[in-house]
Amino acid sequence: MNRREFMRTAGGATAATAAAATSTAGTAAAQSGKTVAVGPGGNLVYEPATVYATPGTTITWEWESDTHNIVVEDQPEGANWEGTEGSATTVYDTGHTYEHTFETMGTYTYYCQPHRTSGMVAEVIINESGQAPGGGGEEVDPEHMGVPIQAHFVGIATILAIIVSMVFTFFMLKYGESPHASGGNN
Ligand SMILES: [Cu+2]
Repeated sequence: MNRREFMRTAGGATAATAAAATSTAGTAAAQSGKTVAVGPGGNLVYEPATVYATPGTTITWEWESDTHNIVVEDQPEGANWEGTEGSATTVYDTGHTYEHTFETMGTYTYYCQPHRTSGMVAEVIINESGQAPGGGGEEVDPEHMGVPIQAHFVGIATILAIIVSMVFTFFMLKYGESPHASGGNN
């Protein structure tokens, strides 16, 4: 392998690694569903209390204790989320599941009627990134996306530098034909 071939191969390996890093981020962003635990451990909470998701995401609530429901308090104009079926006093027990697909961007707040005064309130925020503002958004924000990939390049560059110097040393020791070593004009 001559020097040019080596450089080409090394460049290809770098590109392949970068592509792998990019596709990993894409896979994580492709998740289409999220889950909220209702009353986990008997605690009067929705966990997580704030869910960020992209339009079209289906969120599933899973009851982990009894006598909870979902009453929608506020939602974006044009949205038609109705919460759990029945009136505000209709409650559901452990094992119940409820899901809703959110299409309209904005903030949806909801509460559990029996436990509202105990603080069993939560929200769903539908936005373009499906992430907390400023806290990620890899799939839509190139600036944020650059950070992990740059970290990869630094690591790859370091490894390449080590390999190049090892290969160089190997050929120097084996053939000993460095123009510097011979000191002449040839
Ligand atoms: Cu409740």
